[in-house]
Amino acid sequence: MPQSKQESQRRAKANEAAAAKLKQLEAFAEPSEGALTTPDGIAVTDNHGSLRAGTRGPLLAEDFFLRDKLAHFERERIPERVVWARGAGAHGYFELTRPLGEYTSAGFLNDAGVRTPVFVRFSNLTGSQGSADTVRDMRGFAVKFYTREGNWDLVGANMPVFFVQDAMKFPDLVHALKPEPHHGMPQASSAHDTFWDFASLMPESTHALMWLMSDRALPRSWRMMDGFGVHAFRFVNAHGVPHFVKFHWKARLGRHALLQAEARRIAGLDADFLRRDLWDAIEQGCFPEWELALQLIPEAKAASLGFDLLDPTKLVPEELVPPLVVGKLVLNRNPDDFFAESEQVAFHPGRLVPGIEFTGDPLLQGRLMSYTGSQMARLGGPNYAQLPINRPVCPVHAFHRDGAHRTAIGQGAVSYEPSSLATGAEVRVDGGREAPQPHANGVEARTRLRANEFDDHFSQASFFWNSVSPAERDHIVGAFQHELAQVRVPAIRQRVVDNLAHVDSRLARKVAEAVGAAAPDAKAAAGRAGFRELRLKLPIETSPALAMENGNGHGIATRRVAVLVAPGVEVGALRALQQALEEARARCILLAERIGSVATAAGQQLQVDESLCSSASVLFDAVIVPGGAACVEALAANGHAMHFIHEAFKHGKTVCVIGDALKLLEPLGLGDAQAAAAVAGVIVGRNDPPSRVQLVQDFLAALARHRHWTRAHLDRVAA
Ligand code: HDE
Repeated sequence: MPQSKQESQRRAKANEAAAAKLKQLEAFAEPSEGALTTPDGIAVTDNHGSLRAGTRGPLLAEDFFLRDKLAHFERERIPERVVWARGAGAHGYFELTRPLGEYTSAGFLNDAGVRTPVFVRFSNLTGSQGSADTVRDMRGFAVKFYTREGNWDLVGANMPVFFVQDAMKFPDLVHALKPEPHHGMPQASSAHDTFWDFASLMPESTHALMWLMSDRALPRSWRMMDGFGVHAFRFVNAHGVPHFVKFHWKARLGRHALLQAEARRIAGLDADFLRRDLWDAIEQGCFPEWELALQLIPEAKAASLGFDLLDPTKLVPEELVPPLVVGKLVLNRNPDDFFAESEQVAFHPGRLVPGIEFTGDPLLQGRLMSYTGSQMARLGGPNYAQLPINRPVCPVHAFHRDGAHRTAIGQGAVSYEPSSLATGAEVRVDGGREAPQPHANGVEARTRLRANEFDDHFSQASFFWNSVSPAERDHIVGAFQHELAQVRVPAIRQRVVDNLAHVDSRLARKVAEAVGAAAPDAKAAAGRAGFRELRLKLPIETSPALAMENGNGHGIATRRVAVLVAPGVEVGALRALQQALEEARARCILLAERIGSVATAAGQQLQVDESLCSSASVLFDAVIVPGGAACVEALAANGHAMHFIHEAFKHGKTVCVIGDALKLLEPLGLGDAQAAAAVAGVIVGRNDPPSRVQLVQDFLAALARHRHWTRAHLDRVAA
């Protein structure tokens, strides 16, 4: 279901609200002329002298104005474009003169007379930012259309063909063209060994070389050169009928070139010749103009052209497919800020509005993969589309979040879909279940759909549920109950239990009861967008391998065992346990009321590692409480100790009580030795030497099981 009208209205309102909030701040803003300030608006009292200790002393660290000024200055440069680095741009508009409804559904190509704002950047392919304008080179002709349906970038050139056919060869071409890596020469010129070495080995470059060696490579003015989209694109009208399209910009002033000798001299006399020419013409009100002319080719006709339309080293002769003039491009405003506009403008051939599509041209396809990363690296992060020059004029409802240099201020909690929180209604943006669309090259089917079997969402969830142990199932129920109890919106809790009804009805019911949801309704879930009623059948019902309980591993190395002691502790059996644990590489940690030592019943000093009040049973895997009347009495009177033992018991851990320490289990209803020993993971020992071997064996075996989930009524244990 496509995004609902109600949802877009809501988003538009949210955007207005955000804008209004900003305006509230703007209401306090004052004009930015006047006294010099820091970027934070604090008045600068002296912009000439730094703060120092005495007139001849060192600078002071508290001169934050100087520090900020230098810190910003040091970071003024950003990486130049990998290619097309030298260039400049201007603002203007595109006006449609011939509506194109029969070819494309693109809104701005349907309404004659409508003016679409544009920003155009002209550039040189080869040279660095500081090179000369007039060198022999291909020129970039990149146009950003700020349409009401989003930004469309037509990132073309002043020649209709390119040097390579496949994106894979583009980095090689550029490496060959750029200054040679060992000595960094020559700048901004194709006249050197590596370029001609590469070109001579790449016969596909021959056509582009003809253009590069022609007068087209030496334009008299950017205003006097034609532009080309180079690749075949594809128009699709409202009925889905496709046409291949090639874009042409035809300069109103005609096509004029410099002589090679002139170009060379001008490069020395005025390296900015072409950008100055554009700037001056616009300042003088002589706004440069181009006609947009289209070569429209029905898909059926493409095959009869005599060459492959998707090959970017081929042009379509105008005599074969006459270009149709459909509008004009006018540049009428110079940028205010070269860096913020010409330098930060970010083009991307994949930014296409509905009704314009790309094709399988292998060079174009590669371009689609390249530009995003390039802009992120150049402009410092993922939010470059929020820079003023790149911002669309239509509403933006993207769910992209955060990232360096974010300037948009979002609204509310929802930055994902599907969602129901923002509107109260369920919103899901997907294309439904349409049949796959033919690809632009007319051969392959392209689709966002997954294979049918992917529509089964529940069979393996049930399989998992059926495979785990009862204790694990209880924990799953508890986890759902706990998580959903934190969810404040009843409809969300209900949706989850309705979904769970497809997994297991008992699970769903138990969760529903605990979170105040109505009886789970599997049908309600199945009726929801995004749900598919498909249940695959596995040849087996359960998989014991999935149960955690069946994966206890080997040994008890590194397990942490707490030993709770107090003065008067009897250590006979404890010593045997400690020795066995040490041999198995488990750790024994002694806890008492205080850190230090306690006296044993035999009068020896026993080292204490941690105090009971600063520790807790959750930090250990098992607990041992050795006997000794005085020791047990002291522990019974210690709230921390009792909580420790009972909590370990409640959490299913191995609890070992020796001699009279059994008394400490009385509050659990386990004061009787036999009853206590019958409980899984409760080890009842004695201090007499003959019983120690068994005690040690039982304890190690219980510890190896890690947890004991079959204890009854654990929920009644107060811990
Ligand atoms: Fe580009 N191109 N390109 N390109 N291109 C870039 O993006 C790339 C190609 C063109 O004024 C980069 O921001 C690959 C053909 C222009 O800002 C980068 C391939 C044509 C501009 C990039 C191509 C172009 C770019 C460099 C082969 C003629 C400058 C910096 C698959 C139609 C736009 C940047 C402006 C910019 C990659 C092929 C034109 C590196 C990988 C063919 C006019 O992303």
